[in-house]
Amino acid sequence: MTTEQTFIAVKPDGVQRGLIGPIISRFEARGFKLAAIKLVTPTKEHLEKHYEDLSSKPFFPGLIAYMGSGPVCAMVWEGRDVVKTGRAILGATNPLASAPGTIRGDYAIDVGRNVCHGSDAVDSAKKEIALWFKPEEIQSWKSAQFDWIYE
Ligand code: YYY
Ligand code: MG
Repeated sequence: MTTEQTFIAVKPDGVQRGLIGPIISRFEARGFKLAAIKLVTPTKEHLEKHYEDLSSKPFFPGLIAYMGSGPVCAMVWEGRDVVKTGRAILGATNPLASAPGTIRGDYAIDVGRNVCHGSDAVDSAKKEIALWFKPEEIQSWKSAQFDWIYE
């Protein structure tokens, strides 16, 4: 049984545009399992930690302002290879380079309004989950669908 987890967030534009449901649906329909979810407006300090690797980029101040401009739907999703597959479900960072069928390729145009976040590696997923969730906010449960999804 796999326990790989990734941090997925619907960004403020995705929340405002009513895309929480469609984004959750894609992960659910693929067979991944939701382990944690909450709506939160992150502080500047929190976002500076979340995006610390990008602090020298010219778009950093705008990114922090945008991400803190309203509620974000923060989630932990679980399943085999969910980090890499979650990134594929999201699509490329720049939505115009994202294939139709991906979330960004279907719902976004501008890189600075790309509606969702997903961890880019197993290590960063662990860090991001620990930053956004307390351990007791993460559920450990067996989905009734498990044996119909994994051989
Ligand atoms: O992981 P991902 O979100 O796909 O891209 P990152 O390179 O980690 O950048 C984080 C975030 O920054 C991106 O989702 C949008 C924003 N951004 C931007 O506004 N302009 C860029 N040229 C690159 C990234
Ligand atoms: Mg990233």
